[in-house]
Amino acid sequence: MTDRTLVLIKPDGVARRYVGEILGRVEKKGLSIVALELKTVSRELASAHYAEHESKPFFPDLLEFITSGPVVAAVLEGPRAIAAFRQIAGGTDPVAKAVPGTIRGDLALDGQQNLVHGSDSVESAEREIALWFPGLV
Ligand code: RTP
Ligand code: MG
Repeated sequence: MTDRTLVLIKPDGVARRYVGEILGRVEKKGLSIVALELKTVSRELASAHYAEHESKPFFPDLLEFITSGPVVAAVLEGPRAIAAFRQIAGGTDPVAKAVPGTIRGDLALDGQQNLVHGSDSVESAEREIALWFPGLV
């Protein structure tokens, strides 16, 4: 089953110069990049992207972080792309959840500044791809 997922390299990943490292891991896994853009994120886009977390205590901090510098947004395609990217990303907390060998497990320490986002379901992926790449068919 081929699917598509929306991936972000968050501002910490761009600032730490891990764009090549992270896209390299994506390509080595076998996923295809079908859209790619360096983008400064408005508060509107950030709020829409993370709407599911609007009521959480960390939401204001999360918005500050995601809008703090450019991100790389990508659409990846391949067999089970949604699950495959979340597998190589590792769990949300880079120490307590992500294991060595994953992007977060190898390269991150902080529970918020955890380098990458990947859609968590087919529904999220469709919503997020429409939000970030409205022209993509
Ligand atoms: P993402 O949405 O960014 O791919 O990450 P995720 O699915 O692994 O985690 P999620 O629960 O959706 O959380 C979204 C992002 O919010 C930040 N966060 N901070 N301070 C906190 O307790 C906390 N919890 C989550 C992280 O940047 C997380 O990736
Ligand atoms: Mg999430």
